[in-house]
Amino acid sequence: MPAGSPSSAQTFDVARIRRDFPILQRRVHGRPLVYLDNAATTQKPAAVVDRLARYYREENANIHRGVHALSVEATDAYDAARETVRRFLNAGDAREIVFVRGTTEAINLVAATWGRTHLGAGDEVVVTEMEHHSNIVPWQLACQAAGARLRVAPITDAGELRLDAFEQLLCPRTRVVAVNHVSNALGTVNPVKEIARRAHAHGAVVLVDGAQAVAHLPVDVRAIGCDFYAFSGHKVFGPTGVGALWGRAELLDAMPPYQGGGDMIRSVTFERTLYNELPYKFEAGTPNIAGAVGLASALDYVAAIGLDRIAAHEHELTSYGTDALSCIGGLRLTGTAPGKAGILAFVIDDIHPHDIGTILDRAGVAIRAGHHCCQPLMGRLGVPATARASLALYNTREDVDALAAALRDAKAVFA
Ligand code: 7TS
Repeated sequence: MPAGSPSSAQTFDVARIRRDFPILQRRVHGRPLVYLDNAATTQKPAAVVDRLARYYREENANIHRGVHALSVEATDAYDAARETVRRFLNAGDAREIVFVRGTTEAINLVAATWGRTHLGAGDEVVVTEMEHHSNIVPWQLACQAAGARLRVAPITDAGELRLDAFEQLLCPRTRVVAVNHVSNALGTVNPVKEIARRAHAHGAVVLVDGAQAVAHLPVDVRAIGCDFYAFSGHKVFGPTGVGALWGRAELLDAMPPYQGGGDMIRSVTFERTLYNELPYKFEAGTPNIAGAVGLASALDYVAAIGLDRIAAHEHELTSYGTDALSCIGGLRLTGTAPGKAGILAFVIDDIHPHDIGTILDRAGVAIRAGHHCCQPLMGRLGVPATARASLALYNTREDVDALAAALRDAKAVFA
C-alpha cells in the first residue's frame, strides 16, 4: 500500500482517517476545529497536498506541447488522471471525461453547447425545486436564448422529489432533465436511475449534478443511465478549480466547442478551423494540470477506503445527528427524506441562521448558514435561510456532540 493511503482494516477506522487530514489538528478561536461544512468544500488529505507539491516540485511543464521529458511526464500524469476519473465514475471511455473548473462550469458547458444546438422555441427543460443555482441559471440562460421554457418538478415537505408530478411534466417538448444526485441543502438522494429512465422514455437527455454525491456514495454513470454527469474536485477531497464532466461520446461529439483556443483545434486557418477530437475539443487553453493530478490522488484516496464504507459511516452518523438535533427544543430539521445523505439542515425558533453560525464558530464548530445557493428551495420551505451541518468521512459522534452542545449554548444566549 502506498504511503499516505488509508487503512485497509475492515472496520471503519475514523481516527486513522482523521490523521490523514492535517487541517483537522487545527484549533479555531482556541477550540479544536469541528469541521461540519463539507458540502461547501471538503478538507484535503496529506496524500493530495503532497501530490500537488510533488507535481510542482518535480514534474511541472505544459502538456501536449513539448518534446522534452518534463512535458511528457506532465502529459502522462494528466492523461492518467483522466483515466482515474473514468474508473471512478465507471464510464466506458476516457474520451468521455472532460476536465473543467468544477460542477458549475460542467453544467454551463452542456447548457451552452448542447443547449445552443438542441433547444428551440417551445422546447422545455425540466429541473427540480431543490436544485443549486448552478443547475438552474445556466438552463435559464439557454432557455432565454432559444425561446424555450423552464419547468420545475415539485418536492414534498420532507424534501423528496414528487416523481408523479415530475412524470406529468414530461412530454414530447421536454429536451433536458437536469437534476442533482444529492441535494446540498436537504441531503435528499434522488432516484436518478428512475428519473433517467422516465426522461428517456420521453426522448429527453439527462444531466445529473453529482457535486454532493461523489464523496458520499458510489457513482456508476452507466448504471444510472444518464447522459451527462458533473462534479467538482474540491467536494471530494481534491483541489479547488478542477472538476469533471462525463458525457456520452456520441452526444459530446455532436456538440460544438464551448471555448475556442489552444489544444481544442486540429487545424486553424483564417477561413476555417477544424476541431480536435474528444475530449480535447472541450479543453481550450492550458488546463488545470496540477488540479487534475491532485484530483486523481483524491479519487484514489476515497476509492481505497471504499465509498460503500464511507456511505455506511455517514448514514450512521446522520441518524445519530438527527436524533441529537431533534432533542433540541425549537429546532426543526429541513430535509427529512428517508435514506438521505449527511446533511443536517435546520432552523431554530427566533434565532437567525447567521447568528447560529457565528456562535458556533466561537466554539470551533464550522457550519454554513444561508440559502446555500438554493433560493427557490428556501422559498418552497418558507424560510429565508437555514443553518447546515454537512458530514464527511472524517466526522465523528464527538463532532455531532460538539454541534449539539454549541447549539444549546446558542439557545441559552438568545433565551
Ligand atoms: N451543485 C450542487 C448540488 C452543489 O452543492 C454545488 C456547490 C454546486 C453545484 C456548485 O459547485 P461548484 O464547485 O461549481 O461551486 N454547493 C455549495 C454548498 O452547498 N455550499 O457551498 C457550495
